[in-house]
Order: sequence, then structure tokens, then C-alpha cells
Amino acid sequence: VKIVHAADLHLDSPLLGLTRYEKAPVEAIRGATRRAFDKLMALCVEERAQLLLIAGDVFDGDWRDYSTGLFFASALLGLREVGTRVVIVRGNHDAASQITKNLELPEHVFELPSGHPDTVTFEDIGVACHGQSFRDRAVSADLASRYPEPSKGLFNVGLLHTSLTGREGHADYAPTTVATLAARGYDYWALGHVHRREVVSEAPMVVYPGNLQGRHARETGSKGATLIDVTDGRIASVEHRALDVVRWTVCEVDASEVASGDDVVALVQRGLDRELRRAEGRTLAVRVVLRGATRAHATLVADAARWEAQIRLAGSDVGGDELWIERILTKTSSELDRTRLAEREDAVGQLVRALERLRDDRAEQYELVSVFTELWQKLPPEVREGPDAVRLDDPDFIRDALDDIEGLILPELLSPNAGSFGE
Ligand SMILES: [Mn+2]
Repeated sequence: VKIVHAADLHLDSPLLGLTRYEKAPVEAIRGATRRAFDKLMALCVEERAQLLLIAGDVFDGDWRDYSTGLFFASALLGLREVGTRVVIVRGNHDAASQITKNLELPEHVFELPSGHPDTVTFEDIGVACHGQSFRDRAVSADLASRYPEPSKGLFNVGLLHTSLTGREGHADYAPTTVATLAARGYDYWALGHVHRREVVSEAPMVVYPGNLQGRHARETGSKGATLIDVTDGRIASVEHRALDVVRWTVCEVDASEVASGDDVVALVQRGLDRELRRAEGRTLAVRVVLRGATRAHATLVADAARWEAQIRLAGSDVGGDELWIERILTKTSSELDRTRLAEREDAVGQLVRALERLRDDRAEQYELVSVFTELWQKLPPEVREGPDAVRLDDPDFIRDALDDIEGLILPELLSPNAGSFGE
């Protein structure tokens, strides 16, 4: 038996501020969630999958009109002919109360109810699917703890949209633990909600397939569905299949060994070439991040516009229309002898030591998060949300900001005009 497990399709989800970027492949990205879904349908056909599981968030929210629902339902019709049945639970984004419009789904598509957990049994292939849909956007109960007993002699699957014990960047919905899932005695847990693929446990197998298509610069890397091969009632294999049509990626370049802007551009070009080959023909949206203590730092900062244009040109050279540089972040620092500076008795020494300590101290980073809470909550939503958000609530964001702070402050403090700093 072959089973395909997908989640978090977010069909037709809006573009996150793409239009403000120059030369963004807006058209390619706009249709990407639908084209990735078409590839999911093709995967089911090619693999002759008997079952497609969708663990929530098919839709990003209520439909503006019927075209999104019509696209989904009519694509699923194609699976009826090949005998792929479909089992769906709703997630927070497409909770029963969130979607006001409705289309009758074809009879080979089974949606589990939101009022109580339920089971769909396919005797002919020996599979029982258990699950419960979200009724409302915020579900705080542990749904899994009340899922039905496994059906004897069948391969048991649990479908659940959940944050488990909490996953960074994802709201805590239908929280539960792997121990609770394991206690159900099922063979496979088809989870959804977390957009990054993760095999949470192997016994029992608990999997987040990740979303089908990355939607912004923070959803990087290969996206797709998970293909499960069940032989004699046991899992023979579990594989990720890439289905994304536009791939978001980060190209990190360490500039510490080079001295000029041209050298940095050459390094970026090589990095972009590598990313393009990895993308296997997909449109690539790349965030370039320049790092390292480098002699090129001064020119990268002083002549930022020039080097940005030069890097974009390198991107066009490597990938033409297939490669789009979403953003360039210059996180380099000037070549400073940190060890020597840290030994100084003055304010500079104190600062270097304090920043060093903070970088490794998780508790201190959380402390800073709490210091900034009030400020952060006062920021307008467009600053707090989205791919380029100022995440003062996220200790990783704070830690990354420390490098920027050092890169900005130290050269000022060490410059001959240091006395005027801050006045
Ligand atoms: Mn979700």
C-alpha cells in the first residue's frame, strides 16, 4: 500500500509584500501553491497511491470567491479515476468556523468531523484513519488524547494538526506529546501545522511533511510531501518528495578570507551557482547573507548600493530569470582583533566581553526578550509580522542582532572621533 502524506497547502495564500521588491517573479510565486498542488496530484498518480492524507491547512483562510475551492475539488476529481482516496482534517487556517463558503467534496474524499474524533476504515487496503478537524482557529485541547482505539488487524493512521509541545514560529494549537501519540498504538501519525519537515519519532513513526511550497524567505529549502510504503501491514519506507515549484534559499557567504568587494561578488556568484544546481530547474528566490570579519567590510558598507547592484548582476549572470535575489544582508564586520580587545580594561573591553557572553547565553537572550516585550508589543503589526519581521520575541533574532551591534558600535568606538560618539 502506498500512502502520500501532505499538509499545510495554504492554497492561494497571499504574497507577503513581494511587490515592493524589484524584479520579483510575482507571477511565478503567485501561482506556486496551486502548481505545487498539481504536482502532488501527479505524485499520487505516478505512485498509484491508494491513499492521500492531508493534515490540515488546505486553505489559508476563508475563500474570497469559489475559485480556490473549485480548484481544489476539481483537482481531487483526477484521483478518483486512479483509485486514490483522500482523508482530510482541518487545521487552524481552514477550521470549520473559518471557511464560510462550502463545496461538496467528491465521494472518494473523506473529511473527518470537528465535533469529535472519528475513523474512516478502508477494509480493501487494510487501513484505518483516525482524526479530528479543528472547529475553531484556536484549539487548546489535546485532541489526540481522545482519539479512538486502533482497529485490530489494520494499519492505523492518526491525522492531527498540532504544535506538539511547541514549535518555534508556530502557534500552540492542539498541543500534545509524542508519549500521548505513542500511547494510542497507531502505526503512523500524519501531522500538520509545522511548515518545516520533521520526522519527530520513528517508533511510532510521527512525521510533519512540511508545507508543499515555501511562501516566503523564512520557508527555505526543499518542500513537498512524504511517501509511505506499507508492506504486510508494516512501514517499509518513508521518503520526502520535493514538489515545490519556487524554492526559497539562503546563500551564506563567508568573506573573512577575501579583501575586496570584487572578491566578495565572485564568492557570491559561486554560491549562487551551487544553489541553482541544487534547485533542479525550479525558480529560485535567494537571500544572500555576507558574513565574516573581513578587510572588504569598509567598502561593502561605504559603497553598499554599488555592491548590491553588482551582486544582483552576478545573480542574473548565473540564473537569468530563474534566479531572483530577494535580499542582500551585509553582516560582515571589520577585521578586529577581538581577543586583544576583550583583554582591555576600558569600556571597549567590557562591551566585547559582554557581547561574547550574550552570544552563548540562552538564558540572557530570553532575559532580553522579556526586557523588549513591552516595546515589541507597541510596534505596528507590519513590523512584527511577515518574513522580515523584527522579532524581538525571538532569542535567535536577538542573538543575530548582537553581531550587527558589534559591527556598528566597535568601529565607532575605535575610530579617532570616538569622543563624539553618541552626542
Ligand atoms: Mn496550521
